[in-house]
Amino acid sequence: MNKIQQIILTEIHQAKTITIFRHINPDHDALGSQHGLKHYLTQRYPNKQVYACGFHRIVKGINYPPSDDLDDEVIKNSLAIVLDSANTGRIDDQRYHLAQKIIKIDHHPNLDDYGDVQWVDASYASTAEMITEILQFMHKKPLDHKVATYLLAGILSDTIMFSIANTSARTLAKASYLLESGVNINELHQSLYSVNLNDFKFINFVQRKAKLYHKQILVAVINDRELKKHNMHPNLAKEYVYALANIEEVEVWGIFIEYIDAETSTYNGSLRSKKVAINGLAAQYNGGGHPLASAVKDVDEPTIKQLVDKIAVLIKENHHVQT
Ligand SMILES: [Mn+2]
Repeated sequence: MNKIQQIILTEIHQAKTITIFRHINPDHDALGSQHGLKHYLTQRYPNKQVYACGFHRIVKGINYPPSDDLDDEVIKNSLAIVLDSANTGRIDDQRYHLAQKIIKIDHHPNLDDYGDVQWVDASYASTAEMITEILQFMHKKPLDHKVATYLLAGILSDTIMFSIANTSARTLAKASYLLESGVNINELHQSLYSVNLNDFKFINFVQRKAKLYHKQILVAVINDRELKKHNMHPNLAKEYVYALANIEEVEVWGIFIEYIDAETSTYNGSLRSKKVAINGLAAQYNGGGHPLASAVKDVDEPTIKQLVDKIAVLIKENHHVQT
């Protein structure tokens, strides 16, 4: 156990009220680590008040419990643990800053030093992996089945089933510990990754719409009319960037989704890369993220073309991820 982990355990032990935050538009890593930690702490410390904050969002695969509705007073008297959120703007429920003390736990590159205590380490493949480590120190025996399921969902989805480069021996050791709780990995995988026929048709459409640029960049630009035709919500549509993955010749791929607000059209994009770091470039387009998985926001079609050309330059200069 390192010094920061020791401090986090002490803070948790001492706090009477704990509020757990995560980022907006939560994914399985955000929700799995949030509710895994909440569920564990609630059982372990029946006398503490432990709350999950942020707007509840339904995600495919697991029915996480709804968030707690809190007064400012409760947050003011709490220890806030903020999970999986690199910068303050992404934290769901900006009242986190009211808390007595803030602990930041995250595996993204550190953008904002907003925590009084910070455990930020981009060598972890997910926040759920970090939370599992913390719980392992507190609890040597197998965890509660539900806690283990939530955390494993976070690990599986952020590593895309143990397939991305950040997956380490440590990741698998954490997964091994979670599997001791009897989680059915096959059932979990199916609930996370199986698609329905509507999804299948949309995936098919995204693949047909994708165009190859500079021989190595594959991009699908999906407009509002096409989304509606496929019964696809724009927030969900960007997840289908994976439909363009795993093509030998392609170095960088992306999906751009049109949002229409008061008749103004704008595109948000999700970009993925095999080895060239793209988060620096994405930051120039109102976005950012991981070196190999980034997002951009509020771009129009000519800007997408310009972005693609800049990606081509990056590939040419061979800007490999340095980890
Ligand atoms: Mn994450």
